[in-house]
Amino acid sequence: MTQAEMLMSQALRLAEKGLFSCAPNPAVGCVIVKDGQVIGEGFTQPPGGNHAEIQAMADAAAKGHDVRGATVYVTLEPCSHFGRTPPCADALVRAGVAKVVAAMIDPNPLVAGQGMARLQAAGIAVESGVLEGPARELNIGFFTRMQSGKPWVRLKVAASLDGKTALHNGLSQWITSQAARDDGHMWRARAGAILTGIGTIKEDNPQLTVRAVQLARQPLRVIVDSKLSISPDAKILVGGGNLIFSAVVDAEKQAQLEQKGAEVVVLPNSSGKVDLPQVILELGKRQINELHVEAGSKLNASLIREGCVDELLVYLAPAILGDGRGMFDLPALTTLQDKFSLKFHEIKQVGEDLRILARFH
Ligand code: AOF
Ligand code: ZN
Repeated sequence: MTQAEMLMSQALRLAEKGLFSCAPNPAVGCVIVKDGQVIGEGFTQPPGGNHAEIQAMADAAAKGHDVRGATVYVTLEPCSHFGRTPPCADALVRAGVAKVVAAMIDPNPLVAGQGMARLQAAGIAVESGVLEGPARELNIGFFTRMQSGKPWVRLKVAASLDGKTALHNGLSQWITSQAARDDGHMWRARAGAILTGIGTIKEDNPQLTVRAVQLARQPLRVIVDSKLSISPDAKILVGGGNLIFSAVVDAEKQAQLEQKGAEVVVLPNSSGKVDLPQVILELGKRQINELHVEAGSKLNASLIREGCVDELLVYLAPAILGDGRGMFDLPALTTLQDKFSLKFHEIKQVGEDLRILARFH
């Protein structure tokens, strides 16, 4: 690793600290270096709060350092626009830093290279592309949304080594270990929204909240319920903050659910079911960067068939269950050419289980 890469990976580790709290903003980290010494560190604060660069400059000042002439390592191009906060590029110019090294350009059309251009125009040396790969991974949802208007959709399943998610009678607690289940909460926590189906609500009555990670606010809990048949007493509705997609208009039921703090959106497709690609687009419009799916085999299958899933997050336990429920309720194929092909992105052991990230593209 070069020295620039070492400092950028320190900035990436800082960025991770904001991952559970800064959505819909990307999680950015920043390290300020002068005379070979790190004099300031920062990461993105919750929306409306300071960006990473401002935090790092404040950190340096609080420790009595002058950032004039320093080099700034930041995991995303400094912003050039007035959003909820003023432009970081201008603040860096005013502070008189000598150089800014960014991991990547901000794909936000409001920035898109203008931050670097502004720094350069003020005589600051600029460089970008240091550890771009890991920087892109960290905010894969934000970058996907900026480019396509849609969130990055990650579908989680926990199964036995023979791919079963439950016994025929529905028993599934627990197939994977506590460590894997806690790890699953970490992925829920970084998502802006968690999506499930009415089948899972009726069968498991889950809360779908994040409990293994301390959070200032819970992800939006989204339910696909074509017939709007959810019980107002379902646990997922406790505390409000739910979004329910249905394919039918039922004013009375809708009013009942709204009293519980839920919002109902009617989005039917031509077969009278919820239009899933439209759901994904709607969530993108609502600034969801990462959508975490925890649903049953039917909704899982529909999402895959309709091209709505970017990545599978599969936990595999070292156990064999035999005949039972599968991960995806897809029809039998007659030719292997029709298979869904994925690429393994990452494989890791978590506790006693395997964690596989596999991508569709
Ligand atoms: C930075 N540093 O740490 C982050 C940036 O509404 P605002 O003012 O918070 O701006 C949000 C946008 O700023 C966001 O969409 C993205 O383009 C950029 N994020 N920029 O200079 C940071 N998080
Ligand atoms: Zn900024």
